Amino acid sequence: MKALGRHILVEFMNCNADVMNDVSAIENSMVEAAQIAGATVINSTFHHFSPYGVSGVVVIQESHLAIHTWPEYNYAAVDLFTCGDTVDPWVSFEYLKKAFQSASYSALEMNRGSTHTIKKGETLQVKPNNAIDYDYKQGHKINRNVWFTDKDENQALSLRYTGEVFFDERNEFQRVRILESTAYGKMLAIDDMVMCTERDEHHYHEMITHPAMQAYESFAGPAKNVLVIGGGDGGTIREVCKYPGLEKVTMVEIDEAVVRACKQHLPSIAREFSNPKVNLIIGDGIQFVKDAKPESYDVIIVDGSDPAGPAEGLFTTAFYENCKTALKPNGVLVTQGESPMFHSETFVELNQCMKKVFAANQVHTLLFHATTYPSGMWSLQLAVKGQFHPVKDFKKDTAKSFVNSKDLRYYNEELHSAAFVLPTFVQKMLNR
Ligand code: SPD
Repeated sequence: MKALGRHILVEFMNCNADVMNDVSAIENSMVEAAQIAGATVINSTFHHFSPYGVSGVVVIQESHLAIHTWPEYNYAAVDLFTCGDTVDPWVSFEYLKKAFQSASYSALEMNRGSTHTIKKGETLQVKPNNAIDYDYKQGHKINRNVWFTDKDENQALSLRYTGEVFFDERNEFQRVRILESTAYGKMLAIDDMVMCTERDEHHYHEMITHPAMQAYESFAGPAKNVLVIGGGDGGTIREVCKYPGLEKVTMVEIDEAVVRACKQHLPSIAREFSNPKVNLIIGDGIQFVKDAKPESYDVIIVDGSDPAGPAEGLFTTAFYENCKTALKPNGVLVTQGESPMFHSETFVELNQCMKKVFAANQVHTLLFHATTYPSGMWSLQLAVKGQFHPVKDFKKDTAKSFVNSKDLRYYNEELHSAAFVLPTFVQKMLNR
Protein backbone atom coordinates (compact mmCIF):
# COMPACT_ATOMS: atom_id res chain seq x y z
CA MET A 1 0.00 0.00 0.00
CA LYS A 2 1.31 3.44 -0.94
CA ALA A 3 -0.62 5.32 1.75
CA LEU A 4 -2.19 4.72 5.15
CA GLY A 5 -5.57 5.96 4.08
CA ARG A 6 -7.80 7.32 1.35
CA HIS A 7 -9.67 10.57 1.77
CA ILE A 8 -12.39 11.57 -0.65
CA LEU A 9 -13.54 15.18 -0.52
CA VAL A 10 -17.02 15.29 -1.99
CA GLU A 11 -19.22 18.15 -3.16
CA PHE A 12 -22.83 16.97 -3.41
CA MET A 13 -24.82 19.63 -5.29
CA ASN A 14 -28.47 19.97 -6.30
CA CYS A 15 -29.48 17.71 -3.43
CA ASN A 16 -32.97 17.36 -2.02
CA ALA A 17 -33.30 20.33 0.38
CA ASP A 18 -35.64 18.51 2.76
CA VAL A 19 -33.18 15.67 3.13
CA MET A 20 -30.35 18.18 3.68
CA ASN A 21 -32.26 19.60 6.64
CA ASP A 22 -33.31 16.26 8.18
CA VAL A 23 -30.76 15.40 10.85
CA SER A 24 -32.19 11.96 11.46
CA ALA A 25 -32.27 10.97 7.78
CA ILE A 26 -28.73 12.26 7.30
CA GLU A 27 -27.37 10.38 10.30
CA ASN A 28 -29.06 7.16 9.15
CA SER A 29 -27.66 7.57 5.64
CA MET A 30 -24.13 8.31 6.85
CA VAL A 31 -24.15 5.31 9.22
CA GLU A 32 -25.57 3.07 6.51
CA ALA A 33 -23.00 4.40 4.01
CA ALA A 34 -20.25 3.39 6.41
CA GLN A 35 -21.69 -0.06 7.06
CA ILE A 36 -22.43 -0.84 3.44
CA ALA A 37 -18.78 -0.13 2.63
CA GLY A 38 -17.77 -2.70 5.24
CA ALA A 39 -16.71 -0.28 7.98
CA THR A 40 -17.28 -0.92 11.69
CA VAL A 41 -19.19 1.99 13.19
CA ILE A 42 -17.90 3.10 16.58
CA ASN A 43 -20.14 6.06 17.19
CA SER A 44 -21.94 8.91 15.51
CA THR A 45 -22.87 12.41 16.52
CA PHE A 46 -25.07 14.77 14.51
CA HIS A 47 -26.40 18.25 15.09
CA HIS A 48 -29.16 20.29 13.47
CA PHE A 49 -28.59 24.03 13.20
CA SER A 50 -31.42 26.52 13.34
CA PRO A 51 -33.03 27.21 10.97
CA TYR A 52 -31.06 25.19 8.41
CA GLY A 53 -28.16 22.82 8.22
CA VAL A 54 -26.78 19.64 9.66
CA SER A 55 -23.27 18.70 10.74
CA GLY A 56 -22.15 15.31 11.87
CA VAL A 57 -19.45 12.69 12.09
CA VAL A 58 -19.53 8.92 11.98
CA VAL A 59 -16.45 7.55 13.68
CA ILE A 60 -15.54 4.21 12.18
CA GLN A 61 -12.86 1.79 13.20
CA GLU A 62 -11.20 2.66 9.89
CA SER A 63 -11.34 6.51 10.41
CA HIS A 64 -14.41 8.71 9.80
CA LEU A 65 -17.18 10.02 7.58
CA ALA A 66 -18.18 13.66 8.09
CA ILE A 67 -20.78 16.00 6.62
CA HIS A 68 -21.90 19.64 6.65
CA THR A 69 -25.06 20.58 4.79
CA TRP A 70 -26.47 23.87 3.51
CA PRO A 71 -30.09 23.03 2.61
CA GLU A 72 -30.69 26.55 1.28
CA TYR A 73 -28.00 25.84 -1.34
CA ASN A 74 -29.10 22.17 -1.82
CA TYR A 75 -25.50 21.38 -0.96
CA ALA A 76 -23.50 18.99 1.23
CA ALA A 77 -19.76 18.93 1.85
CA VAL A 78 -18.74 15.39 2.72
CA ASP A 79 -15.44 13.78 3.80
CA LEU A 80 -15.02 10.06 3.42
CA PHE A 81 -11.81 8.99 5.10
CA THR A 82 -10.91 5.31 5.40
CA CYS A 83 -7.70 3.57 6.40
CA GLY A 84 -6.53 0.10 5.47
CA ASP A 85 -7.73 -1.81 2.46
CA THR A 86 -10.89 -3.49 3.75
CA VAL A 87 -13.22 -0.53 3.24
CA ASP A 88 -13.88 1.15 -0.09
CA PRO A 89 -14.94 4.80 0.45
CA TRP A 90 -16.35 4.93 -3.09
CA VAL A 91 -19.09 2.51 -2.00
CA SER A 92 -20.13 5.08 0.61
CA PHE A 93 -19.96 7.81 -2.02
CA GLU A 94 -22.35 5.94 -4.35
CA TYR A 95 -24.75 5.25 -1.51
CA LEU A 96 -24.86 8.87 -0.34
CA LYS A 97 -25.26 10.22 -3.87
CA LYS A 98 -28.55 8.32 -4.11
CA ALA A 99 -29.64 9.01 -0.53
CA PHE A 100 -29.20 12.77 -0.95
CA GLN A 101 -30.66 12.73 -4.49
CA SER A 102 -27.68 14.72 -5.65
CA ALA A 103 -28.05 15.69 -9.31
CA SER A 104 -24.47 16.93 -9.68
CA TYR A 105 -21.36 16.25 -7.70
CA SER A 106 -17.61 16.24 -7.73
CA ALA A 107 -15.12 14.20 -5.78
CA LEU A 108 -11.39 14.45 -5.21
CA GLU A 109 -9.46 11.52 -3.78
CA MET A 110 -6.28 12.12 -1.81
CA ASN A 111 -3.87 9.68 -0.30
CA ARG A 112 -3.33 10.30 3.42
CA GLY A 113 -0.06 9.31 5.02
CA SER A 114 1.79 8.56 1.81
CA THR A 115 4.49 6.02 2.57
CA HIS A 116 6.77 7.95 0.22
CA THR A 117 6.78 10.80 2.69
CA ILE A 118 6.43 9.15 6.10
CA LYS A 119 8.44 6.33 7.63
CA LYS A 120 7.51 3.97 10.43
CA GLY A 121 9.40 4.65 13.69
CA GLU A 122 11.91 1.96 14.74
CA THR A 123 11.86 2.50 18.47
CA LEU A 124 8.28 3.43 19.40
CA GLN A 125 6.50 0.52 21.06
CA VAL A 126 2.81 0.99 20.31
CA LYS A 127 0.41 -1.58 21.69
CA PRO A 128 -1.73 -2.91 18.83
CA ASN A 129 -5.28 -1.59 19.05
CA ASN A 130 -7.01 -4.93 18.80
CA ALA A 131 -9.70 -6.26 21.13
CA ILE A 132 -8.62 -9.83 20.43
CA ASP A 133 -5.62 -9.14 22.70
CA TYR A 134 -8.04 -8.70 25.59
CA ASP A 135 -10.37 -11.24 27.10
CA TYR A 136 -13.47 -9.47 28.37
CA LYS A 137 -14.82 -12.70 29.86
CA GLN A 138 -11.79 -12.79 32.14
CA GLY A 139 -12.34 -9.18 33.11
CA HIS A 140 -9.45 -7.67 31.19
CA LYS A 141 -9.68 -4.22 29.73
CA ILE A 142 -11.33 -3.84 26.34
CA ASN A 143 -9.90 -1.08 24.21
CA ARG A 144 -12.68 -0.95 21.63
CA ASN A 145 -15.73 1.14 22.25
CA VAL A 146 -18.20 -0.17 19.71
CA TRP A 147 -21.93 0.18 20.37
CA PHE A 148 -24.97 -1.33 18.75
CA THR A 149 -27.87 1.09 18.99
CA ASP A 150 -31.55 0.27 18.53
CA LYS A 151 -33.29 3.62 18.26
CA ASP A 152 -35.97 5.86 16.85
CA GLU A 153 -35.44 9.59 16.38
CA ASN A 154 -35.81 10.34 20.10
CA GLN A 155 -34.88 7.29 22.14
CA ALA A 156 -32.37 4.47 22.04
CA LEU A 157 -31.05 1.37 23.67
CA SER A 158 -27.35 0.71 23.18
CA LEU A 159 -25.36 -2.41 23.88
CA ARG A 160 -21.61 -2.38 23.80
CA TYR A 161 -20.15 -5.13 21.68
CA THR A 162 -16.69 -6.52 21.30
CA GLY A 163 -16.43 -5.80 17.61
CA GLU A 164 -16.73 -9.51 16.83
CA VAL A 165 -19.24 -10.10 14.04
CA PHE A 166 -20.12 -13.77 13.63
CA PHE A 167 -22.70 -13.38 10.90
CA ASP A 168 -23.64 -10.49 8.65
CA GLU A 169 -25.85 -10.99 5.62
CA ARG A 170 -28.23 -8.75 3.75
CA ASN A 171 -30.98 -10.25 1.68
CA GLU A 172 -34.20 -9.14 0.02
CA PHE A 173 -35.90 -8.91 3.43
CA GLN A 174 -33.41 -7.48 5.89
CA ARG A 175 -29.91 -7.43 7.32
CA VAL A 176 -29.22 -10.30 9.71
CA ARG A 177 -26.33 -10.06 12.14
CA ILE A 178 -24.97 -12.05 15.06
CA LEU A 179 -22.69 -9.87 17.18
CA GLU A 180 -21.01 -10.43 20.50
CA SER A 181 -22.10 -8.00 23.18
CA THR A 182 -19.89 -7.47 26.20
CA ALA A 183 -22.60 -7.86 28.85
CA TYR A 184 -25.36 -9.93 27.20
CA GLY A 185 -23.48 -12.61 25.25
CA LYS A 186 -24.14 -13.13 21.58
CA MET A 187 -27.07 -11.28 20.07
CA LEU A 188 -29.25 -11.51 17.00
CA ALA A 189 -29.87 -8.17 15.30
CA ILE A 190 -32.23 -7.63 12.40
CA ASP A 191 -31.60 -4.41 10.54
CA ASP A 192 -30.69 -2.14 13.44
CA MET A 193 -32.91 -3.76 16.04
CA VAL A 194 -32.05 -6.18 18.82
CA MET A 195 -34.05 -9.39 18.47
CA CYS A 196 -32.56 -11.43 21.27
CA THR A 197 -29.46 -11.85 23.38
CA GLU A 198 -28.17 -14.99 25.07
CA ARG A 199 -28.47 -13.42 28.50
CA ASP A 200 -32.08 -12.24 28.51
CA GLU A 201 -33.83 -14.05 25.65
CA HIS A 202 -35.69 -16.26 28.15
CA HIS A 203 -37.75 -13.25 29.32
CA TYR A 204 -39.24 -12.85 25.88
CA HIS A 205 -39.45 -16.47 24.78
CA GLU A 206 -41.00 -17.72 28.01
CA MET A 207 -43.51 -14.88 28.10
CA ILE A 208 -44.60 -15.13 24.48
CA THR A 209 -45.16 -18.86 24.98
CA HIS A 210 -46.29 -19.89 28.44
CA PRO A 211 -49.15 -17.51 29.34
CA ALA A 212 -50.86 -18.53 26.07
CA MET A 213 -50.09 -22.24 26.38
CA GLN A 214 -51.15 -22.32 30.05
CA ALA A 215 -54.31 -20.31 29.41
CA TYR A 216 -55.28 -22.76 26.68
CA GLU A 217 -54.46 -25.79 28.83
CA SER A 218 -56.44 -24.42 31.78
CA PHE A 219 -59.59 -24.27 29.74
CA ALA A 220 -59.25 -26.80 26.92
CA GLY A 221 -56.54 -29.27 27.96
CA PRO A 222 -53.01 -29.57 26.55
CA ALA A 223 -52.36 -27.79 23.27
CA LYS A 224 -51.55 -30.36 20.59
CA ASN A 225 -51.20 -28.37 17.42
CA VAL A 226 -49.35 -25.04 17.61
CA LEU A 227 -48.44 -22.54 14.91
CA VAL A 228 -45.57 -20.07 15.28
CA ILE A 229 -45.30 -17.21 12.77
CA GLY A 230 -41.75 -15.80 12.64
CA GLY A 231 -39.56 -16.83 15.53
CA GLY A 232 -36.61 -17.73 13.27
CA ASP A 233 -34.14 -17.84 16.13
CA GLY A 234 -35.94 -20.90 17.51
CA GLY A 235 -36.50 -19.59 21.05
CA THR A 236 -40.27 -19.80 20.88
CA ILE A 237 -40.41 -23.34 19.49
CA ARG A 238 -37.88 -24.33 22.16
CA GLU A 239 -40.43 -23.25 24.80
CA VAL A 240 -43.39 -24.85 22.98
CA CYS A 241 -41.50 -28.14 22.77
CA LYS A 242 -41.37 -28.28 26.58
CA TYR A 243 -45.04 -29.37 26.62
CA PRO A 244 -45.35 -33.16 26.76
CA GLY A 245 -48.86 -33.08 25.23
CA LEU A 246 -47.64 -31.28 22.09
CA GLU A 247 -48.06 -33.27 18.88
CA LYS A 248 -46.87 -30.77 16.30
CA VAL A 249 -45.54 -27.24 16.09
CA THR A 250 -45.42 -25.61 12.67
CA MET A 251 -43.12 -22.63 12.37
CA VAL A 252 -43.28 -20.32 9.36
CA GLU A 253 -40.27 -18.03 9.06
CA ILE A 254 -39.83 -15.82 6.02
CA ASP A 255 -36.05 -15.53 6.19
CA GLU A 256 -33.95 -18.68 6.12
CA ALA A 257 -30.86 -16.61 6.98
CA VAL A 258 -32.21 -16.03 10.50
CA VAL A 259 -32.60 -19.77 11.09
CA ARG A 260 -29.19 -20.54 9.57
CA ALA A 261 -27.43 -17.83 11.60
CA CYS A 262 -29.02 -18.89 14.89
CA LYS A 263 -28.48 -22.62 14.37
CA GLN A 264 -24.82 -21.90 13.84
CA HIS A 265 -24.18 -19.20 16.42
CA LEU A 266 -26.96 -19.32 19.01
CA PRO A 267 -27.38 -23.08 19.59
CA SER A 268 -28.82 -22.67 23.09
CA ILE A 269 -31.75 -20.78 21.53
CA ALA A 270 -32.03 -22.70 18.26
CA ARG A 271 -31.80 -26.12 19.80
CA GLU A 272 -35.15 -27.68 18.84
CA PHE A 273 -35.06 -27.44 15.05
CA SER A 274 -34.28 -31.15 14.79
CA ASN A 275 -37.16 -32.14 17.11
CA PRO A 276 -39.47 -34.42 15.06
CA LYS A 277 -42.49 -32.47 16.31
CA VAL A 278 -41.17 -29.30 14.62
CA ASN A 279 -42.31 -28.61 11.07
CA LEU A 280 -40.21 -25.70 9.81
CA ILE A 281 -41.53 -23.90 6.74
CA ILE A 282 -39.48 -21.14 5.14
CA GLY A 283 -42.15 -18.91 3.67
CA ASP A 284 -44.50 -16.02 4.15
CA GLY A 285 -46.43 -16.43 7.41
CA ILE A 286 -49.08 -13.95 6.28
CA GLN A 287 -49.88 -16.03 3.21
CA PHE A 288 -49.62 -19.24 5.23
CA VAL A 289 -52.31 -18.12 7.66
CA LYS A 290 -54.49 -16.94 4.78
CA ASP A 291 -54.33 -20.41 3.23
CA ALA A 292 -54.57 -22.35 6.51
CA LYS A 293 -57.37 -24.82 7.07
CA PRO A 294 -60.00 -23.25 9.34
CA GLU A 295 -60.05 -24.34 12.97
CA SER A 296 -56.77 -26.21 12.86
CA TYR A 297 -54.58 -24.73 15.61
CA ASP A 298 -54.95 -24.73 19.39
CA VAL A 299 -52.46 -21.91 19.88
CA ILE A 300 -50.99 -19.41 17.41
CA ILE A 301 -47.90 -17.43 18.43
CA VAL A 302 -46.88 -14.44 16.34
CA ASP A 303 -43.20 -13.87 17.06
CA GLY A 304 -42.39 -11.23 14.49
CA SER A 305 -40.02 -8.31 14.53
CA ASP A 306 -41.01 -4.66 14.64
CA PRO A 307 -43.49 -3.36 12.04
CA ALA A 308 -40.99 -2.42 9.38
CA GLY A 309 -40.00 -4.56 6.41
CA PRO A 310 -41.42 -8.09 6.22
CA ALA A 311 -43.13 -7.87 9.64
CA GLU A 312 -45.38 -4.96 8.66
CA GLY A 313 -48.24 -7.23 7.60
CA LEU A 314 -48.26 -8.84 11.06
CA PHE A 315 -49.89 -5.69 12.41
CA THR A 316 -53.04 -5.70 10.25
CA THR A 317 -56.68 -6.61 10.77
CA ALA A 318 -56.65 -8.92 7.73
CA PHE A 319 -53.84 -10.98 9.24
CA TYR A 320 -55.62 -11.38 12.59
CA GLU A 321 -58.92 -12.24 10.87
CA ASN A 322 -57.09 -15.09 9.16
CA CYS A 323 -55.45 -16.16 12.43
CA LYS A 324 -58.86 -16.23 14.10
CA THR A 325 -60.23 -18.43 11.34
CA ALA A 326 -57.26 -20.79 11.64
CA LEU A 327 -57.74 -21.13 15.43
CA LYS A 328 -59.84 -23.94 16.84
CA PRO A 329 -62.78 -22.95 19.05
CA ASN A 330 -61.28 -22.01 22.44
CA GLY A 331 -57.97 -21.43 20.71
CA VAL A 332 -55.53 -18.80 21.96
CA LEU A 333 -53.55 -16.29 19.91
CA VAL A 334 -50.62 -14.30 21.24
CA THR A 335 -48.55 -11.70 19.47
CA GLN A 336 -45.62 -9.52 20.45
CA GLY A 337 -47.14 -6.09 20.95
CA GLU A 338 -44.19 -3.66 20.97
CA SER A 339 -43.52 -1.20 23.79
CA PRO A 340 -46.06 1.16 25.38
CA MET A 341 -43.17 3.59 25.96
CA PHE A 342 -41.09 3.23 22.82
CA HIS A 343 -43.81 2.51 20.25
CA SER A 344 -46.91 3.86 21.97
CA GLU A 345 -48.90 4.33 18.76
CA THR A 346 -48.22 0.84 17.42
CA PHE A 347 -48.94 -0.62 20.85
CA VAL A 348 -52.38 1.01 20.98
CA GLU A 349 -53.19 0.38 17.32
CA LEU A 350 -52.42 -3.31 17.61
CA ASN A 351 -54.65 -3.63 20.66
CA GLN A 352 -57.47 -1.85 18.80
CA CYS A 353 -56.92 -3.97 15.72
CA MET A 354 -57.24 -7.17 17.75
CA LYS A 355 -60.36 -5.89 19.49
CA LYS A 356 -61.93 -5.41 16.06
CA VAL A 357 -61.25 -9.01 15.18
CA PHE A 358 -61.99 -10.57 18.57
CA ALA A 359 -64.44 -9.06 21.05
CA ALA A 360 -62.96 -6.47 23.42
CA ASN A 361 -63.36 -8.83 26.38
CA GLN A 362 -61.43 -11.51 24.53
CA VAL A 363 -58.28 -9.42 24.12
CA HIS A 364 -55.84 -9.10 27.01
CA THR A 365 -52.59 -7.17 27.33
CA LEU A 366 -49.55 -8.45 29.22
CA LEU A 367 -46.34 -6.65 30.13
CA PHE A 368 -42.91 -8.00 30.91
CA HIS A 369 -39.31 -6.81 31.23
CA ALA A 370 -37.40 -6.99 27.97
CA THR A 371 -34.08 -5.69 29.18
CA THR A 372 -32.45 -5.35 25.76
CA TYR A 373 -35.38 -3.84 23.88
CA PRO A 374 -35.69 -0.04 23.88
CA SER A 375 -37.36 1.21 27.08
CA GLY A 376 -37.19 -2.28 28.64
CA MET A 377 -41.00 -2.42 28.89
CA TRP A 378 -42.55 -4.80 26.38
CA SER A 379 -46.06 -6.03 25.69
CA LEU A 380 -47.96 -9.00 24.35
CA GLN A 381 -51.53 -9.08 23.10
CA LEU A 382 -53.35 -12.30 23.89
CA ALA A 383 -56.74 -13.13 22.36
CA VAL A 384 -59.02 -16.06 23.13
CA LYS A 385 -61.51 -17.53 20.68
CA GLY A 386 -64.00 -18.53 23.33
CA GLN A 387 -65.67 -17.45 26.54
CA PHE A 388 -62.92 -17.93 29.06
CA HIS A 389 -60.50 -15.66 30.83
CA PRO A 390 -56.72 -16.25 30.87
CA VAL A 391 -56.48 -15.22 34.55
CA LYS A 392 -59.87 -16.03 36.10
CA ASP A 393 -59.92 -19.50 34.51
CA PHE A 394 -56.20 -20.11 35.00
CA LYS A 395 -55.22 -23.40 36.67
CA LYS A 396 -52.38 -22.28 38.88
CA ASP A 397 -51.41 -25.74 40.12
CA THR A 398 -51.05 -27.13 36.61
CA ALA A 399 -48.80 -24.21 35.74
CA LYS A 400 -46.81 -24.62 38.94
CA SER A 401 -45.94 -28.24 38.30
CA PHE A 402 -45.03 -27.42 34.69
CA VAL A 403 -42.78 -24.54 35.79
CA ASN A 404 -41.03 -26.70 38.39
CA SER A 405 -40.49 -29.60 36.05
CA LYS A 406 -39.12 -27.46 33.22
CA ASP A 407 -36.81 -25.22 35.17
CA LEU A 408 -38.13 -21.97 33.70
CA ARG A 409 -36.24 -18.78 34.47
CA TYR A 410 -38.79 -15.97 34.01
CA TYR A 411 -42.37 -17.24 33.84
CA ASN A 412 -44.00 -18.77 36.91
CA GLU A 413 -47.53 -19.38 38.15
CA GLU A 414 -47.61 -16.12 40.16
CA LEU A 415 -46.22 -14.05 37.34
CA HIS A 416 -48.89 -15.41 34.99
CA SER A 417 -51.62 -13.37 36.67
CA ALA A 418 -49.35 -10.46 37.55
CA ALA A 419 -48.36 -9.93 33.91
CA PHE A 420 -51.96 -9.04 33.02
CA VAL A 421 -52.07 -6.26 35.65
CA LEU A 422 -51.34 -3.00 33.87
CA PRO A 423 -49.99 0.31 35.20
CA THR A 424 -52.61 3.05 35.23
CA PHE A 425 -51.07 4.97 32.35
CA VAL A 426 -51.14 1.84 30.18
CA GLN A 427 -54.78 1.18 31.12
CA LYS A 428 -55.56 4.74 30.07
CA MET A 429 -53.74 4.28 26.78
CA LEU A 430 -56.01 1.33 26.09
CA ASN A 431 -59.10 3.22 27.31
CA ARG A 432 -59.88 0.83 30.11
N1 SPD B 1 -37.83 -4.72 19.07
C1 SPD B 1 -37.76 -6.11 19.08
C2 SPD B 1 -39.04 -6.84 18.89
C3 SPD B 1 -38.67 -8.22 18.55
C4 SPD B 1 -39.69 -9.22 18.66
N2 SPD B 1 -39.29 -10.52 18.19
C5 SPD B 1 -38.07 -10.99 18.67
C6 SPD B 1 -37.74 -12.33 18.13
C7 SPD B 1 -37.29 -13.24 19.20
N3 SPD B 1 -37.66 -14.57 18.93
